[in-house]
Amino acid sequence: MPARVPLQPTTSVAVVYSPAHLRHAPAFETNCGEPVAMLELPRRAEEIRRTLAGDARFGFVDPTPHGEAPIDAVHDPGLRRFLERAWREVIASEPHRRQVVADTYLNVRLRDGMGIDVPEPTNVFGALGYWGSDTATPIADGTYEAAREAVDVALTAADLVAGGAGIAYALCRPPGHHAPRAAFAGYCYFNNAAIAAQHLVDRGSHRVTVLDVDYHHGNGTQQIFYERPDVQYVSLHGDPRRAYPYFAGFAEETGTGRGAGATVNLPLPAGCDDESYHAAMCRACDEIARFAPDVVIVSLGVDTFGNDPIGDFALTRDSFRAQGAMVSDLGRPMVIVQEGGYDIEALGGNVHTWLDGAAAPRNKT
Ligand code: SP5
Ligand code: ZN
Repeated sequence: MPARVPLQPTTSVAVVYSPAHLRHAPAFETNCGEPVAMLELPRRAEEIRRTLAGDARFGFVDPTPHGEAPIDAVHDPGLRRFLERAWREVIASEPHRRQVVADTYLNVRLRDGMGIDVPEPTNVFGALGYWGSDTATPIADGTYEAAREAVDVALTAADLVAGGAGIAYALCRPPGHHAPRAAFAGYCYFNNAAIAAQHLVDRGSHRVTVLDVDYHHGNGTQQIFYERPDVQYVSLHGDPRRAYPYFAGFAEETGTGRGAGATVNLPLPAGCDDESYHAAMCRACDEIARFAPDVVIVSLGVDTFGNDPIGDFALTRDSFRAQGAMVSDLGRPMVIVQEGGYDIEALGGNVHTWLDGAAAPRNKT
């Protein structure tokens, strides 16, 4: 076993961060019909920022604006246009509103045998159910601006790695991995990691892996690259038979067409501990090594932590160091993109530990 030594003073990790995320702050989400305090809070990113800022080995970088083209390369431009105008139209109609979610969604079975190619409703409240997919993902003042900036945070980290950095961390908020080509979902509006992956392909990477270690399956990332032979998607997550997003992430889903075999799902049972998770990570890393990507993008969620209020895994903080080290041992440049993690008190330390494991020099004996 390679021994781990602490991160050396000479090793630095760029952290891309923007305060624009603070503008996205809905007060509550609806959990199975009951309003509950929003778990995906501004304080999440601030706790991560504060913890990393306390360690001189992390250097902060502002995002650079990349415009709309990288988003439109991955998402239906209609989704971006909807998110851009939605809040303005809501308050024009109901000025006292603080946030909004749909009350009617396009369930595909409502249209069995008729196709789902229906027109986008002209009414914003109807359109929310056309582009949205769940009641945990409200839109409020600043949501679009924060989501746009999170994309630039991820793209800037990708640029650093394309320019030769071995590792860069994108402190994205809101997260992204639940957003497929044409929907927002699961606290996510634009798929930061998928947009970064496509950007790296467009900048010359031949093969890119997205490794998703968030507790939840990244249904959005899977959907975006499901037919792609050049972007591998590998995910460890709570089995969708019991866990959000419920309708994707099954082991039998392995990609289609030219992308057949380039999607790898490792659904895991409730209570999954460090040892079981490590075994699944070994499988994931074997699959990645076989794919031989030019770069690995990690969708980093620490909602696998034992005390997380949403996840049902039992991972310890030490397992996050091991995860980072295993990915680092693949020997590929890494772009780490922040996704979930909702135990606010532990969040900064969990992310810091993961990055420390990833950035520590290998001391192979
Ligand atoms: C990025 C990310 O981690 N998104 C997670 C979105 C999870 N949204 C739904 C959470 C609902 C959890 N509990 C449902 C229990 C119902 N009684
Ligand atoms: Zn999650």
